[in-house]
Amino acid sequence: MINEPERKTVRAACPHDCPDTCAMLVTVEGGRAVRVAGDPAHPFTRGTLCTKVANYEQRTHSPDRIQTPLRRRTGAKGATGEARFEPISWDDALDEIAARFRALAASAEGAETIMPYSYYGTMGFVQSESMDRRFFYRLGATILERTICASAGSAGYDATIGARLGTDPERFADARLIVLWGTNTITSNVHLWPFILEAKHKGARIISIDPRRTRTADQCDEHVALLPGTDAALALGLMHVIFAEGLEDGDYLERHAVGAAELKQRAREYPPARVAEICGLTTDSIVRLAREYATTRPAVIRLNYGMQRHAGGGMAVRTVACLPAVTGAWRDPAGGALLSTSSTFPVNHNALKRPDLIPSPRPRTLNMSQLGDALTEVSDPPVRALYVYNSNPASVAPEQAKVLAGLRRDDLFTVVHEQFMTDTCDYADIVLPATTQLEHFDLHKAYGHLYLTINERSITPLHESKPNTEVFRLLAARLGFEEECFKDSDEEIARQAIDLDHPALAGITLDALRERGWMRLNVPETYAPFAAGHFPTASGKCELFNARLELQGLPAVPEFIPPRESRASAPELARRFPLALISPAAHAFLNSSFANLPKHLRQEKRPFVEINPEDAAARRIADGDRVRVSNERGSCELTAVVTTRARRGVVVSPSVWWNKLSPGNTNINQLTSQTLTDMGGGATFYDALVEIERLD
Ligand SMILES: Nc1nc2c(c(=O)[nH]1)N[C@H]1C(S)=C(S)[C@@H](COP(=O)(O)OP(=O)(O)OC[C@H]3O[C@@H](n4cnc5c(=O)[nH]c(N)nc54)[C@H](O)[C@@H]3O)O[C@H]1N2
Ligand SMILES: Nc1nc2c(c(=O)[nH]1)N[C@H]1C(S)=C(S)[C@@H](COP(=O)(O)OP(=O)(O)OC[C@H]3O[C@@H](n4cnc5c(=O)[nH]c(N)nc54)[C@H](O)[C@@H]3O)O[C@H]1N2
Ligand code: SF4
Ligand SMILES: [Mo]
Repeated sequence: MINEPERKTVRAACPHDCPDTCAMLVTVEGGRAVRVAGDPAHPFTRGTLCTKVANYEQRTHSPDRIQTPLRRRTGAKGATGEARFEPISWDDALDEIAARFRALAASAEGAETIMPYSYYGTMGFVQSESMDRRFFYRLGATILERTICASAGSAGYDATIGARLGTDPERFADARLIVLWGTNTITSNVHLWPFILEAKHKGARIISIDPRRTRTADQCDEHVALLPGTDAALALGLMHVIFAEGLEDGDYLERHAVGAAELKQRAREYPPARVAEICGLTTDSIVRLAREYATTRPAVIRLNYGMQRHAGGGMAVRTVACLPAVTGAWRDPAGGALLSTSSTFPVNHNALKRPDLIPSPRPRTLNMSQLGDALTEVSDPPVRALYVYNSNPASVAPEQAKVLAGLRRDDLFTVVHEQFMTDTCDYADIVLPATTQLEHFDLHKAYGHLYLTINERSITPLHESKPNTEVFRLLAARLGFEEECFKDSDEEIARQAIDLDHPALAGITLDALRERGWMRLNVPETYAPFAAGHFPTASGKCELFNARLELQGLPAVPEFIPPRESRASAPELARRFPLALISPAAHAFLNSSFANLPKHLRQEKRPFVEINPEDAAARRIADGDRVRVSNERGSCELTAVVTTRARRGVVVSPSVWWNKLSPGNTNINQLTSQTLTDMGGGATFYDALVEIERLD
């Protein structure tokens, strides 16, 4: 046994699905993690962690961790069933899973009956997209389309820009105008905030475009509270004014864009008066915003994923992404737009995930945003086994009633690999204990800055927990998969991920990363990705016109695609369910992670819904009343918070609460739908009409 020093500091990375990917320093004493802190030397982390992760050692050492593999002994599946679990050994658990998988793969219906289900409970390359992909590809299982978060916005941004490249967030400090469009920065991207404050101190104006008055909007110079799902109309309205008043950058458009004439034509259809009507804004505010945006340099737009959780979400992001080309804002390092920096990171996906292991004919694909349908309706063949890791679908997936009906099936064999006994675990046949970030190794890129970050293991795995990679190695061995890649260690996997001959990675190796903790990509300080054009599109230009979209039945030139459920687009439905529900990220939770820990529950208090005083009065609802929120898909119980933070006609319920820690054992995803977005097959969480009534 190696003698561990009594006290040491270990370099780690925050694993969560958050643009900031903070560099952490973990203090370990006598084999126990006693403190985590942000690395003060890291230029984006700057020594702080958010409130969610600041006590991560408590998550790791929580008495509520799953400690051993478990098998469901008796009782129906689900929180309200009588499911009782008993501890079993890892060997028994893995033997049972391997036997089930082997039998399904050998059956007439084949291995497509097995469905993996994962998202980014951890974002590390190693623990989120390596051995797992290799294993399920080699098995010939159903291929999962991972769409629950960002695929609409990604597709929309790529349709205009070509890839997820954008303004370096560290340059925001030099901007003169910062538009926070569909992002609650202080809640979900807090390390960008100091750069915004620095710009503000230097005289910049900050504008929030968000249906809700968020804590971020409180700190902005202006808050544009548009109706949910109307962003493309607003962007086209801004372009209408910009073109009409000759404020566009004709030179930039001519050199670096295609389709300026067509876009100008389209923008003519969106005069401010029409846009004001669609968005629920004043004409004046649209004209002012257009003039300010077009005449201030540098001007940068921070888009995040809020606006793309709607039926027209892809087109909304595509349309907003046209703006910096129209005004030439891309010319400045502190101008342009930032949705995600992820494409800046060159990654060897083929080595990491080994898609060459996918058998032919290629197994079918199922969309994770339609898990309810996958488990209850898909029949060619039906899903007979589900393996969940890095995700908690019983809480986070849309149209929850259908998801839970599927998970409740007695003939579905469900494995859940988890750190905590989540809602999803209640439906499992086998539960496996997972390590937390302090107990395994990983390597992280980021989607909100330009640094690669290492995560060294701080402590040995607690209880009987195992990392994802280890479980798939053991299952691969049991299933007789002989390819060498199933023997790769976690370090070897990390090395393979960045083993690429690419200028952005020059000088960056795993060894150098292990020595320093994190390294900035080889991208200049004054990085201005499109100052001289060179968009990574087919034409090499910013594609204001994109003919490939027509093949998908979408307009080649940006156009407003209305929400599926809104008063304007579904008046019949709106008569019964008149309120537009959005359920954005809660401040103290990270999706459903942390939503079981005492500190975080104290901070969020209780599941609630914000409702405007006029809408509340019309329903005789007072602040603090218990209410039922319902629509055709389901209902849940919440506490009403009567506030002007919600504009009239819009209600807001920060998410995601655990069902079993909520009144009535259900959460807000009872109300959300499995309808997909216009592009990217994404989830439409914020596109839902509801009615609210007081409970006595
Ligand atoms: N504290 C905290 N941080 C998180 C998370 C969390 O749960 N909690 N989740 C993480 C994850 S997985 C993600 S994807 C990101 C999400 O971070 P963001 O992409 O910023 O996401 P959301 O909270 O979904 O939405 C951001 C804002 O968009 C607004 N919004 C909703 N609909 C619309 C619309 O139609 N138009 C416009 N303009 N605005 C709209 C919401 O009111 C919200 O304030 O955050 C990450 N960080
Ligand atoms: N109504 C509504 N629903 C939403 C959203 C919303 O805004 N509103 N947001 C959506 C978005 S943006 C997203 S990204 C999804 C996110 O949904 P999920 O991907 O399900 O994210 P979490 O809820 O954080 O659950 C992640 C789980 O992974 C586990 N985990 C963490 N690390 C590991 C590990 O190393 N191994 C294993 N095996 N498990 C691990 C954690 O304990 C946690 O329970 O939710 C979506 N659902
Ligand atoms: S959740 Fe985001 S802000 Fe919080 S510590 Fe992790 S990376 Fe940093
Ligand atoms: Mo997400």
